[in-house]
Amino acid sequence: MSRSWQQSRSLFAAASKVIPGGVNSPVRAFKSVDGEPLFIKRALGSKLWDADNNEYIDYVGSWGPAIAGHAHPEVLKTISEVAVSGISFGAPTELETDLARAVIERLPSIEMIRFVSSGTEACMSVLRVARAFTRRSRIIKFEGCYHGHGDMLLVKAGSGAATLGVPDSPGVPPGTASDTLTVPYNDLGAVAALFEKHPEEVAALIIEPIVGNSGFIRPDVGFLEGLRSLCSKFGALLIFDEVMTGFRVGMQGVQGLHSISPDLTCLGKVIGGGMPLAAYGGRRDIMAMVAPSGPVYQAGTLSGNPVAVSCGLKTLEIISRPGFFDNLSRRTRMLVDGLRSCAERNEIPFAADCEGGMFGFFFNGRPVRNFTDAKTSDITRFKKFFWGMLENGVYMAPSAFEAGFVSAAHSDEDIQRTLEIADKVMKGCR
Ligand code: KE4
Repeated sequence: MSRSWQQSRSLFAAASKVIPGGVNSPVRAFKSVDGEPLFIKRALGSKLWDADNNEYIDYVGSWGPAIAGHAHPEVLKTISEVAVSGISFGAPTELETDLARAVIERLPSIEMIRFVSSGTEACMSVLRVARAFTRRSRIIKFEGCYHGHGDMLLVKAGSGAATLGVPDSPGVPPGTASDTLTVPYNDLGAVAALFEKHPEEVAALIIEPIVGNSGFIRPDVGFLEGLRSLCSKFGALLIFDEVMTGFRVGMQGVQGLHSISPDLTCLGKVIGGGMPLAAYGGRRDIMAMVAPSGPVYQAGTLSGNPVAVSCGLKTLEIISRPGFFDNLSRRTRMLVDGLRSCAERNEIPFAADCEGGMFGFFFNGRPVRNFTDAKTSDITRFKKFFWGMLENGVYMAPSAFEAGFVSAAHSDEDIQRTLEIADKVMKGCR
C-alpha cells in the first residue's frame, strides 16, 4: 500500500509561500531526488513520523546530531531542568567551562575552544584566526568538501551546493573566492604543487578528514599524514573540519583514528546534541588570538547558551559510556555489509563504507576516491532506491552526495528490517 503524503504536500505548498523553497536549508528540499520534502511531526529513538503519520526508520538523524536517538529522555530532562532557570543570558555560565573541559579531555589537539551556533560559524571563524595568526591569505580546500556557507568556502563545495549543482554560488564576490584554492581529494601531489607554487602564502588547509558531503569518501592511506607534513613544512595551519565526524566516527574523531594533531579543529552536530551549538578550537597560541584575549574579532549573541550547552554535555556523557561506540559501529557495519550484499544479489554496481556511526554508499562499480569519482555514480538509480526505501518506511538522505547516520537507538531489528526492505527495493533498481 503506497503511503499518502497529502499533509506534507499541503504544508510544503504553504511553506513555499513564505520561506524560500519552503525549507530553511536547501538539502532538505528533496530537489535532488526530484520530489517534495516530508514534513516531520515528531521523532523518538530511531523513528520519525511525518505529517501524514507515516513511520520511518531514520538514517538522517538531523544530519548527524541525533547520535543518542531522537528525544532521548535524559537529554530532554537535562534541557528542561536547565531551561527553567533561564534560556540565555548573554553572559558566561559555568556550563560552558564544563563543556569546554569535556571536549578538551577527549580531543588532545584542542587546548582552547570557542563555542558558536553553527558549523558555518565555526569554519568561517577558524579561517579568520588562521589568516591572522599566519599573516597570510590563501586557503586550500578540497573539491566536494563542504564547510558551511561562508563566502570564502562556498567554492566547489559539497553537500547542498553540490546537490543543487551550484558549487560556486552567485553572490560570492570574485575577490572573496580568489584566495581559495581547490584541489581534488586524495591528491597529495596536487596539494604539494600548490604549496610549491605559493610557498609562503597559504594560511591554512581545511579538510573533511573523512568526507561526508560528497557522499562518504575515506582518505587514502597516508593522505592525511602527508597533509600534516606539508602544512608543517610550509608554515600553513592544518584544520580538520570534524563538524560531521567529530564524536561521530569515534570518541576522538578522525584525528584520533589517525593519531594526527591538526592545528585547529571545527566541531558541530553531535557536540550540540541537536541544539544550535558548534565550536572551533586547537593550539593555545593560536586560539589566544581570538577576542577578547586577542585581536581577532568573533562574537555571537547565543554562543554557548546554557540550554544548548547542557544538551551537548548530556549527549557527550551518553556517548562516553562504555561500549557506546562498539555497539554503534557494529550496527552501522551490519547495515553497510547488508546493503552491499543486497546489491551483489541483485548484480547492481554498488560501493559502501562506514566508520563509527557514519556511513555512505554509491551506485558505482568503481572505487570513489574524490568528488569527480562520486559524480560518476548512477544518480538515476540512487533516486529510485531513495524513493523505494522511503515508500517502504526508511528515511535516508535525500541526496546522493550526503552521508547517513545510525544512532544508539537503532536496534538490530531496525537494521534487519531496513535490509529486508533494501533487498525488495534493489530488485526494482536492477
Ligand atoms: P552548519 O552551518 O550546517 O551547522 O554546519 C556546516 C558544516 C560544516 N562542516 C561540515 C563537515 C558539515 O557537514 C556541515 C553541515 N553539513 C550539512 C549536511 N551535509 C548540514 C545539512 C544542511 O546543510 O542542512
